[in-house]
Amino acid sequence: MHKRTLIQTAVAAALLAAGGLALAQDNTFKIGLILPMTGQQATTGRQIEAAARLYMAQNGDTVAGKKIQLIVKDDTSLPDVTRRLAQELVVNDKVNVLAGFGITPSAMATAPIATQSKTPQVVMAAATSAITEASPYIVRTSFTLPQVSVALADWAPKNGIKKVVTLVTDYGPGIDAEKFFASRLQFNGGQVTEALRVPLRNPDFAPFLQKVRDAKPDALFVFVPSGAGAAVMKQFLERGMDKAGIKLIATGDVTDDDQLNDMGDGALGVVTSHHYSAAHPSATNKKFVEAFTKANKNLRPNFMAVGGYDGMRVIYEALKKTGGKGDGDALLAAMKGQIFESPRGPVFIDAQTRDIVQNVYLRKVEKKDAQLYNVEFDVIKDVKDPGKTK
Ligand code: VNL
Repeated sequence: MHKRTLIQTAVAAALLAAGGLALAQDNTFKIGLILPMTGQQATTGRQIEAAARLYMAQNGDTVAGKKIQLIVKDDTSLPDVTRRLAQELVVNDKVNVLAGFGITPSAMATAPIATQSKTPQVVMAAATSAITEASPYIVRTSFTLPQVSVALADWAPKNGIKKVVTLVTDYGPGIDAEKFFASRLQFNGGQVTEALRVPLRNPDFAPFLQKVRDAKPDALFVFVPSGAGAAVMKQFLERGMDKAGIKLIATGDVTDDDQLNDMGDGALGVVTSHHYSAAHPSATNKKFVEAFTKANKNLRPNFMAVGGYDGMRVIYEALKKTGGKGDGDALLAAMKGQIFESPRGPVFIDAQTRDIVQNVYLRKVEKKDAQLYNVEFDVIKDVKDPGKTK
């Protein structure tokens, strides 16, 4: 206990000194972007890096007299690596902002460093509700699982779905999705008859799906993180779950735009709720999708890309507002309360919670121009994260 305190004090002192130096620095403004560029969550890193670079290409790399430098680091989605990289970025590179964070454990591992060094931490991907409460320096531009799961639990019972089995990845966002979906479904007169959890690392969905088939619910509700959706869809169809009369409903992480078009026609008709679809019919989104696709060899942007793009916007505008003179606290203050039109629709960074308030859409997989898309058919406007404890 005593030893731990000493180490923490030493780290805090080093971080404070580093923060002081950063202020005295030259004319660069450094953004340390920590992402999973390799390993199981690599698509998330690829999408966010591409979006951040697109934002810079479109908006220039000089803001308020400062030259923006983007330093990308690969944490391979291991939280111990994220923590070490964040510390190096703050102490050695003297970054002004930490950003990225593909999965919840990585965002959580960085929170104490953000707090101690007073560095804003812009979470562009991770989506467990509690993340923003882990440090007063965290601002989020992605979403939360409670935010999107509740909408589906309102839709389901109105559409003949009363008995549901849930299947989620066994960590923060999955547990949030399971909990908020179940309690809202129950409130609406439905029922979760069984709650199944699969491991985050190397999941095998087959044995779980067999259990679901035997239980024969009206629907299976699924959350898995971005990148794992195609495997779930494949095994769901291979086991003939749909033919057995079990509907698949999910958060939009499953019908991920990064993978959806390769899932095949078996995905047609799957209903999900989420905050972003590449098919969102706004002028802002059409421009975004066109520019992103063009800059990235036809890669379709997914919700991760939008979290990264909007995160850059929040950083750029904070830098503008502080005239390039602000420290971490000033930047943070300038991030709070930002309101803007995102490719996903209108968004707002709640100054109290530092979390994003946004529309949640109900969508159905449909074919448009011979491609599969999540086509929005209903919207719940300005949804706050229902998971906040205060
Ligand atoms: C998380 C949530 C990660 C949703 C995801 O994909 C996702 C997380 C990598 O909080 O870890 O789709």
